[in-house]
Amino acid sequence: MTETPLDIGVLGYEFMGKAHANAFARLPMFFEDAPAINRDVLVGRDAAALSAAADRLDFARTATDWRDVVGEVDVFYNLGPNHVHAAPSIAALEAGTAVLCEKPLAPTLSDAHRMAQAATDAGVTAGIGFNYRYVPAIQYAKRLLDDGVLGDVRHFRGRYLQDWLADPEAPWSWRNDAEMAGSGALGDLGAHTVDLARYLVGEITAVSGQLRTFVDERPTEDGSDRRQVTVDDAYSAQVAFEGEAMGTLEATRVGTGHKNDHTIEIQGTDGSIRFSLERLNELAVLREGNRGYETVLVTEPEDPYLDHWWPPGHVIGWEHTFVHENYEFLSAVANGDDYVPSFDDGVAVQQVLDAIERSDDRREWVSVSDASG
Ligand code: SOE
Repeated sequence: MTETPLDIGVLGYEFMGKAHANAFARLPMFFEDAPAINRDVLVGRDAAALSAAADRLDFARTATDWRDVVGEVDVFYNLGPNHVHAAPSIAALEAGTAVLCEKPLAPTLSDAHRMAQAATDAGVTAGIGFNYRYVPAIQYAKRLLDDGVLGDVRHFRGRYLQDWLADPEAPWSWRNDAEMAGSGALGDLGAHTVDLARYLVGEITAVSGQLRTFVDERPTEDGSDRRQVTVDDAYSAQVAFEGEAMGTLEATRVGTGHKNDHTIEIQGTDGSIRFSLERLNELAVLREGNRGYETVLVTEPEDPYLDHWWPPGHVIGWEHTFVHENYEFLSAVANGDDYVPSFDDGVAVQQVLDAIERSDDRREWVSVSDASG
């Protein structure tokens, strides 16, 4: 690992800014071999709010223009809204700076392609923030699949349900705008599910999808006006994987009673697994010859990352996925290695999202490889 700390620049200090800054603080405490880092500069537009956030999240300095800093740091974290993913990330890569960008990679497939091309041209480490790969129970599931315990996969079911937009008076935000977000539940939540489908099962080749917007306009934050909602509140899709497997995907932001409910089910010829983010330390496993599922508590020292935390049974939470993600990403940067999930993975996910939108427009099955971008 490097002796000199990696200088980190972070664009964004809201939800994702906090999640990653928390991971930066935890790394030296719990992952002794993690590369040393220096929380150098926090980037945002509102100088006063930025300075308060920099104090809270322990950054040495602030900048109100990303152009001033992307070439100065060793690693640039792009945690801003989707419409600011492309330009700063590409500028950072062109300056030879490693980049971690939050998901989805960009609002459009063509922007995602430009970002992936910039990463290839730069030859530096670039990654996308699919943090759910770093749930130990998901990695345990991946090992079972790789070891053939489930046999040949036949079914994948992934659903991601939230309810924060169920109230028609819930305020409008950039997440409701097609220009800024790209899509709604599809890109924000579906991106995670598609990533896990690819990670656990394989490539999706064809889709039949539908999108729905239930609430067409919402009040602005201060209540003085109303703005149009131009993205989906919910999507669902049937998908075909390379090979035999078939799947169903869905996500909603108006799923009353569900806060952050991401569930994955896989059935193979010899066994099945079931995962719920609401019980993220557990994996339900049906093994060949057993009558029912066993619930495996994935907190043993031999389980992924668990030897860094607490004794068995002392469960971990959502925030730990970001610590694991940053451990892997920063180690790749320090070693000059490629990182997975990469920008190419971001593009592959975006192609599936794009295909679901095309299928909804045309009201027919479409091939993922006919991508529009
Ligand atoms: C949306 O509510 C959101 O914050 C997503 O943007 C995150 O990616 C997801 O992990 C939790 O929900």
